[in-house]
Amino acid sequence: MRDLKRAPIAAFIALILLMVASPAHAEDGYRLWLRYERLPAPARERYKAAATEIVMESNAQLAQSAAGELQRGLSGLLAMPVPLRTKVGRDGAIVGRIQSAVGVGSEGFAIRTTLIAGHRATVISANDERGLLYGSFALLRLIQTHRPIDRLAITDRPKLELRMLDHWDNLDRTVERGYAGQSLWDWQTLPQVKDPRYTDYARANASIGINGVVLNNVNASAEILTAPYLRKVRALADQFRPWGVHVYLSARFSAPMDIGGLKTADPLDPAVRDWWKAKADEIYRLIPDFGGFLVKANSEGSPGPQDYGRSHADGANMLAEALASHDGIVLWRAFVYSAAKNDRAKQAYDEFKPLDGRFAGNVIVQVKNGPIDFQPREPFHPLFGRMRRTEVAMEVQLTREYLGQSSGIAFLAPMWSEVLDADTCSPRCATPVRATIKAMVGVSNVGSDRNWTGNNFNQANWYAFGRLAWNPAATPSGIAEEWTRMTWGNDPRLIGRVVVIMLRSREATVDIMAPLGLAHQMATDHHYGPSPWVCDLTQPSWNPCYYSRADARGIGFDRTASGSDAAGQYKPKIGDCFANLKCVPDDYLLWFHHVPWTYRMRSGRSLWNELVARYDRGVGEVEAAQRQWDQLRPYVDAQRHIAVAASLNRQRIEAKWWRDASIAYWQSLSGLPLPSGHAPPAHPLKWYQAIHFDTVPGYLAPGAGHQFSCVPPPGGPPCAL
Ligand code: BDP
Repeated sequence: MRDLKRAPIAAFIALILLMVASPAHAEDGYRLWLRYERLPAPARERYKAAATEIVMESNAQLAQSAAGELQRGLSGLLAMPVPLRTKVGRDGAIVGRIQSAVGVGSEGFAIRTTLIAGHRATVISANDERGLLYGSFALLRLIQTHRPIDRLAITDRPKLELRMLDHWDNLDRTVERGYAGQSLWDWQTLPQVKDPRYTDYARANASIGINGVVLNNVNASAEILTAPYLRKVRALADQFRPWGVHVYLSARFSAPMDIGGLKTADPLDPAVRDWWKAKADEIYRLIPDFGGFLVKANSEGSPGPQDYGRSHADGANMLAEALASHDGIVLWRAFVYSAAKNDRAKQAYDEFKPLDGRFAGNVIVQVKNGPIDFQPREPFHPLFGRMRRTEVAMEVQLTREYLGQSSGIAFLAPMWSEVLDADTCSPRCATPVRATIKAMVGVSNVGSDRNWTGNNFNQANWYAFGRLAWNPAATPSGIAEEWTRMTWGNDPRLIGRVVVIMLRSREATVDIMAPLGLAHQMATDHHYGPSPWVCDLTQPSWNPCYYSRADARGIGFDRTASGSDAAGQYKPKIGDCFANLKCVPDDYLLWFHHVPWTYRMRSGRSLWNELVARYDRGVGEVEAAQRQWDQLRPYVDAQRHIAVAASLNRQRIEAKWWRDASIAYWQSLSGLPLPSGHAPPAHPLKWYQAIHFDTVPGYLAPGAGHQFSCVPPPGGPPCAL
């Protein structure tokens, strides 16, 4: 009897314990940096008085999205309802207002603490609705990161006009170089099924100022341009529009032949030009704010104007003409190289520099951050600063194809900033790359995984990309701290550690895979794991040995005047330094120079010993990150803590694999003993050379997914509904 009486009390206590022990909802990473978790009590009290109601004075669509987001964010952070009102009625209103806001241009905003009808208010003002949207996210960010908001006088505006994600997504939902599940776009069920996730995706982009999205792979299927697919594209565009995200498509240059029934895709052929005009008109009838086309042409086997003896400018300008009357733009990629020519690092410059000034006004030439291909470290691309009469975009890769793919942590803001801050000396010194570009484009790392990016820390690269595209001078440490606060929490014991792990992670990845200016030492095709020994591929520049040029005497690619003279493509102040052993930074040594294994480094070590030390430093960094992360267990929810710990463990195993395989191979050439204190590889070289993976996420056998897959018979059923 007594026991029975006690039962409800025991059950009550058990319930309370359960509630305390488990978070209110699973932390699976879905909410990204927009978690809007309830603030701790003291902070909540501070903000409550300054966020009592929301008054959005504009009815424009983006302004209404902003109001909804403010309400969602504030209600979550402050754990109280924050009502929407039509006019200020009390102290603490947050007001959105379109009015001429000086100095913020289009898309920018001002946030000011002021008095309205005798009430204290925070006014977000902008010249346009887009500015209100970005200003609202900025205000939420201040609260999310525990910054004071009671005396605000902020103005901000994006430094670059176009801030865009490129999805390398195929129509069969595979993602080229995707490590986060399938493509988000479910082409099969579009346009009927409008997944709410499409909205969350657009919201996330809006929160960091991303204003354009290319939906499909640069290795494009022309099928995306058929009427049934355009209706699907429209459905996505409709869902993105309230968040200010414009839709773009990758266009296959041979589309007039693939789906248009023409015999040629020659850009100077009138029928081809008419076909593209009609196609553009058709798209704009469906999607009036369509952004334009992204084109990979005459690159890695894709069709292009050179198939007809025409130039890149001829091809780009034809598409530009078709889009011009609709205010659309063409992003034309400069990622070109061929087997026949000499140094791959020189080819884009050689092809595009002579075309400077020949592109139409609505063409942007899209240049990768470095002259080869998204390697862990490359010097900046020599085209930056040298296309003085052409608009240029910088393309970076968020998905870590060459930086560890899905494992562990590699925060890429330091890498992108390194390039953005690099002095081009063009036209004069103190002209950083960031001052020479009009746009930033990021190859997306987003997929259907619940946490969007396959690994919680890869979200940081999405975030950092948006923040840097908004302000290319922003600091990686500032971005890392902001993201950490919003994503993991504001506890100072947590922030410091996470930020340090993040900031060191990219350099660690360089050490592990490609120290001292090495590049492209990854396994063939899928690029997962080390294969520095590969030397038998038909296209010379797909071989790791092409980049290392390693033999018994030494290692490195001579890009000075005695070699390929790629250094000569930079302005003399820069190129002369790269070409001079006394001036070139250690980080670019083997990129520009072939040196003996015994070459004396600035550290006093021989090159061989330095190389070994760098590999070991990289492995040590991952181990250190693991230890730091373990100590963060008390401050992080269990679900995400376990997930990150597992991913870091995988990164450590892979780092060791990279280190051992690389050292084993280089040692087979150099014949030198390992410096003391550095362990020999765990296995003989042959063991590493025998490792082989048939299936790795993100890599498709040639042709799969890219190609046009359905030719609609004349008058027959279409390929998609
Ligand atoms: C390379 C990728 C390849 C892309 C290519 C590109 O391995 O999948 O198609 O870049 O940018 O790095 O077009």
